[in-house]
Amino acid sequence: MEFPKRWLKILLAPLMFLSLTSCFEKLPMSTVHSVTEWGNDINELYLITTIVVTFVFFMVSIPFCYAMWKFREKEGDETIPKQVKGNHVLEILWTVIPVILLIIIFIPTFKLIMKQYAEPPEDALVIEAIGHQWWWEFRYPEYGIVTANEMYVPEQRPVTIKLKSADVIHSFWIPRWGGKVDNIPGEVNTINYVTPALEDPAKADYYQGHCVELCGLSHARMRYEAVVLSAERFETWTKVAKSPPKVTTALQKKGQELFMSKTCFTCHAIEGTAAKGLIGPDLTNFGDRRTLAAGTLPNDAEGMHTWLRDSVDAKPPYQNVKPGSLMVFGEGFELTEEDIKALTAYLHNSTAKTF
Ligand code: HEC
Ligand SMILES: [Cu+2]
Repeated sequence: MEFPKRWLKILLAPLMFLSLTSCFEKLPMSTVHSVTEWGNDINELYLITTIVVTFVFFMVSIPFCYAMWKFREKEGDETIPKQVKGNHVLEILWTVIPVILLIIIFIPTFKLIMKQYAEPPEDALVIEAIGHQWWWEFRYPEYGIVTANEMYVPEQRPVTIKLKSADVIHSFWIPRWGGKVDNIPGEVNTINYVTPALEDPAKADYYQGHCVELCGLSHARMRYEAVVLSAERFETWTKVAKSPPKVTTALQKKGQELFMSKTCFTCHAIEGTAAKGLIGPDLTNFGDRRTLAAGTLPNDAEGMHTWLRDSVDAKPPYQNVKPGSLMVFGEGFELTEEDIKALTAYLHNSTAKTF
């Protein structure tokens, strides 16, 4: 049977297209367009390895194809080719050449590993990144700030990220920053970067991150963003990030009361209030975030409505928005449309939003 080549081409085309576009276009999760030294170093190593393996590929496949053609069976030819057994020159060659090639790969690899695990400079900003099923917590011990799903950093500054886990193994990866290190329960792994420069100091640059260790039902919805700010704006952020959402309208006031009466406070913390829950994300700066539930929904009124409705009405672990989500309520728990509006008005009025 003839192999259906046309189908193979059709199947492979999207893959080739994707890999090509990721080479030429700055896709948000493309590893080839790195913006940090760590990322650039890895791509350089990748290039060296690619050159070596391409060389090996041709060294093996060209003589192989030539031999297949040269010694093919010919009509009426009964001669048996000369049998060769043991050839010192060949044996030495095919031992020495691979050893040299492996050394060529090993030296830069080893140098890079040593460089990445060198002690960070004294003034490095320390951030703890804690993986939870299925969201990210970011702590700034120096400033006493706790936030979630968005990691704020100043531009061009050494940062040391301490990776921890609250439950199972997760993995920290911002493709354009390079590196990918696991968050292992009971251990602390570190990853050191010098953060990228900003394109426009008056704005923030967002880099996509994703958990890359299959960690349960909603692993695919465990995203986060690294938000790069100018040094000055980052300083301002550290000053306002600990203030609770502002309560000015009657609706916001009602939202604040509901937050304390509708069990939200048992799982969520809000700085400067009696809410000290540790099970869900800290909501002090929730109004700042671009997305809700770790990149699952846009963080607007509609997103909040979808999230709260589904969390209250669906039977866990069969939620529609985020299956398995640990935001669950007891039997008979109710939130009216008015309650949702009030909670949204309160939580969205984050103080840090206005800096
Ligand atoms: C049983 C614990 C629990 C209770 C009670 C709870 N939450 Fe949650 N909440 C969570 C968890 C866990 C998450 C993270 C879900 C995820 O992303 O996987 C979450 C996520 C959220 C988010 C998204 C946060 C972000 O950073 O994207 C909001 C907003 C939220 N909850 C609001 C509320 C409100 C309002 C209430 C009260 C009506 C409430 N929660 C009650 C556990 C809880
Ligand atoms: Cu995870």
